[in-house]
Amino acid sequence: MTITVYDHPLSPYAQKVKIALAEKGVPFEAPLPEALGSGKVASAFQSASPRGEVPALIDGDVAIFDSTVILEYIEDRWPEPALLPATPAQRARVRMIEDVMDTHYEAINWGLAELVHFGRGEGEVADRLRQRAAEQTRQWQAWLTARLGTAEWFNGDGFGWGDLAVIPYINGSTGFDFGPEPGTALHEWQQRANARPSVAAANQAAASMAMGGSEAARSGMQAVRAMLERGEFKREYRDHRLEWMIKSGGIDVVLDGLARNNIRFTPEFPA
Ligand SMILES: N[C@@H](CCC(=O)N[C@@H](CS)C(=O)NCC(=O)O)C(=O)O
Repeated sequence: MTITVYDHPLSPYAQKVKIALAEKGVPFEAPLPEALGSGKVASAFQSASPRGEVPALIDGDVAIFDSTVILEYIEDRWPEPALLPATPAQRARVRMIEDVMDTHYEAINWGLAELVHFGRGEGEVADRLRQRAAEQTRQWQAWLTARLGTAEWFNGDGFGWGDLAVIPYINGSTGFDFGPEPGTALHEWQQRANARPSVAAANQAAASMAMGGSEAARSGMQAVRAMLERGEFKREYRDHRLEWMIKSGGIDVVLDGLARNNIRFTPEFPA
């Protein structure tokens, strides 16, 4: 039976799941759900992912949303090779790193995408947000560097959960010119991680979709911006992202998005 991962190649959360499946040697298909970002979702995707988010995983009649829950399922369902380290303490350490990346770190890249790709904020507000993002990224990369210490991998002896949970976000920072400095331990780790075939495959899918790259991507982006202006495409300001926007000085971006009806929050789930 084919495993389906509802995907968007630029989603770091979806990348985590695709890297894990590739590391386990589990074949999967990765369709892009229709109407992602519209706030309305087609029914097969919606029943798998009531928050209207990628990734969602379908394994026969099992449907799971949330990348962390999906990773837990993958580890239980295909235990070999193990992606979590062996001891309770090491596993907790890796899970804490994943939690930080999925919440505090992701919010910074997401905020930068709001500015760069979705045209939010102007002048002073945009300058302030960009500067806060640069400072915060430096601080979190210092935190990560301390977690890595002299080890080759965040996971311990080999590449694993601790690494696949970090690499999509560090590559995201590089995409905004906030990546680790060459010559640093974090940069060397980034290069090692990007050399894994599982990571390279996810990167390739992201590159072929990258905004601002090809002419097609540029005109696709213009179409998305036009839909955003009309309130047909809504960006999800959930949890840590909303916190980031407000604490970093972008409350006017939120108010403007609410007035223009082109941001959304978590819907209540259907019964
Ligand atoms: N906590 C979720 C977060 C997933 C998430 O936020 N996905 C984003 C893409 S990076 C999404 O699908 N957003 C839909 C939208 O903005 O409408 C996870 O770990 O899977």
